[in-house]
Amino acid sequence: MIDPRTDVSITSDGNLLFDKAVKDNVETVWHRHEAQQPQCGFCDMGLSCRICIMGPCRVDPFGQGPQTGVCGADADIIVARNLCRMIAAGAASHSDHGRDLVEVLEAVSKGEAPGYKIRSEEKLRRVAREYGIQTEGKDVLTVAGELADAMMEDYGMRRKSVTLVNRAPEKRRKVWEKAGITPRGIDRETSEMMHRTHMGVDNDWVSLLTQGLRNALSDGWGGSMIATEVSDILFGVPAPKPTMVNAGVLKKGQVNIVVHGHNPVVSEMVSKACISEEMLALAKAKGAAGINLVGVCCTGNELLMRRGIAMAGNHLMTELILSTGAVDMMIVDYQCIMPSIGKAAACYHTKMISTSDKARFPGMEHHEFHPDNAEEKAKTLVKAAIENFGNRKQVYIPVAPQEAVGGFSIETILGALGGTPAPLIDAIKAGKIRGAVGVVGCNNPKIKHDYGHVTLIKKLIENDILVVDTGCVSVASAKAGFKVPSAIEMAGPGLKEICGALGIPPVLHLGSCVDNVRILVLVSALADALGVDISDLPVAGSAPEWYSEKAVTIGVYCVASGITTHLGPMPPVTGSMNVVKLLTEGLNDVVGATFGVEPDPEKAAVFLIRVIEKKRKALGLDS
Ligand code: XCC
Ligand code: SF4
Repeated sequence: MIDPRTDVSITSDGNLLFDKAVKDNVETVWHRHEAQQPQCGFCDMGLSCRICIMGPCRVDPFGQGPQTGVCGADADIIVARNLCRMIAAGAASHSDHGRDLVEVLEAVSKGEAPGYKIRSEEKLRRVAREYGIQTEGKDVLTVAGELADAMMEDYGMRRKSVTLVNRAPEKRRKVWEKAGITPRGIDRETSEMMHRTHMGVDNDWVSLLTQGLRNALSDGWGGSMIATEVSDILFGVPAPKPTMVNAGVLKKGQVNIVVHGHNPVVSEMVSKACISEEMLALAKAKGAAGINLVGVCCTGNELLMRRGIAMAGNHLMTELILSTGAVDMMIVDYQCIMPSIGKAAACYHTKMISTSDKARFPGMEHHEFHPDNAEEKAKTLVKAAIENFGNRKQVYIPVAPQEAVGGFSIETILGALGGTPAPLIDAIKAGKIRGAVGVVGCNNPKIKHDYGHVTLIKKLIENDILVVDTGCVSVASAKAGFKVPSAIEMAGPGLKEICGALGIPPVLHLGSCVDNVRILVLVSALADALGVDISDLPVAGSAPEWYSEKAVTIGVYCVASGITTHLGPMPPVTGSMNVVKLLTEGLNDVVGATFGVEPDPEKAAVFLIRVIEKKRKALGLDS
């Protein structure tokens, strides 16, 4: 295979490993993306519909061909329905991930999950109280059982609203009530979204999108928030820790195990097995100096946040790190795992393992993890990885790792500030920090790998804007060196002063994609401290290289929560100017925030800075 491209990424490990993959005849996401060109223009604009089999249908954007599908749905209806189904899929993914954690919590409470335990009793009791559970005098497992029960109710249809919406500022809850978008139940909103988008149900694009907002909120303040909170309860509340990033975290002389996916339930047990004396002795007996566990994507973020475990790469690096030939085993759970990677691994000695009853992949061995067998399974897999160490052929690790700090939970951020957001607010009031942007989301082969993330973040911190990041962005920014305390040298003078005084980098790693809810909790704390709504704060969101349905849902719950959000790639909505206008302008009157789309990260920075300066002015901060 000859490939003339040498610059798919802005990172050197990305480019060097791409070349290696090409040399080894490994097909990558970039090759498949190219093979798909030109991609369908109707789909790109959201104008194709295959919801029923009177279709599939397409609406002609130029007005000459058909203007409705067979059922009579016009462009507005088709575009809105398609977008709403993306929201439902994203909400379902995060919320189902949350459900898996609630099930582990329940199993722990019953003593049916050996190896798992309650690591943060303080947080368990605090969250339980938010659910109205009487915790005094009750032992920890009883509280855990009651909390798991109460959370299960959040998934259903018995509640007026999901419980954790109470964390939002009162003003925000009023906005939701007025718009009729307070999420009632986590599964209920997703299910209703699917119902409404069936042929012949909701055929008003405004009311469809309104339900889309409610569905996204059921993720942000429901399923995702439960996922994060229960993960903290079971695995510990993250605190800042030094770590390493990029493909250089793989080690030549050690057994390398990579975990990939999203849910920490499996990877936490693997991480435990990797440090057991028994396994270390076995590794040594097989000629390895140790066992090196590293992560990619959000499972990696979860481990990094709580254990300081190194990150080999983000979404577009997942195939490439296999081409190092240094990965003895990759263990996956679910979401964002390209079905191609089994094939890529087949070019090397890498053993590929799937672990979730709901996620299977070609070219992988399936070893199903459940709360009752996870501890044992993890040991079996680590053993198999050690056995595989001797099968390595050539190893190519082209770069040295980059240092970074990760693990900023809101608890530790507020703790570092003395227990209140006041010092942060003072810095914002004084204009030293102009505001904050959450930069989140994925990679997408439509954009040079990591270019959007790094370019945007650089501009933001130069302009005294504090950046918090999650998901695949967080690996990009760590690789770029933004996550060491000395990165303040790249920040504007005000941000440099504040971060310097606190000893923190100008870009804070808040975790995985479900951990975007930490941003919701932080902005709620800031809004409450100032007595304003979230939409009044000088904050914004951005997803410069997003690709997934989950990212759509995150974007929508951020906007519905009052955070104006930038998207790099255009979502498939341009087939309906009505939908575009609602998303980019109309929503302002409903939720006080909108979407902005700008593929160029330099221009996106200007957009975000303007949003922040406008909010500052409205708050009277610079008068
Ligand atoms: Fe997936 Fe979470 Fe996107 Fe990365 S950022 S590509 S969703 S791994 Ni969530
Ligand atoms: Fe066509 Fe309507 Fe069926 Fe969609 S729902 S495929 S537009 S007939």
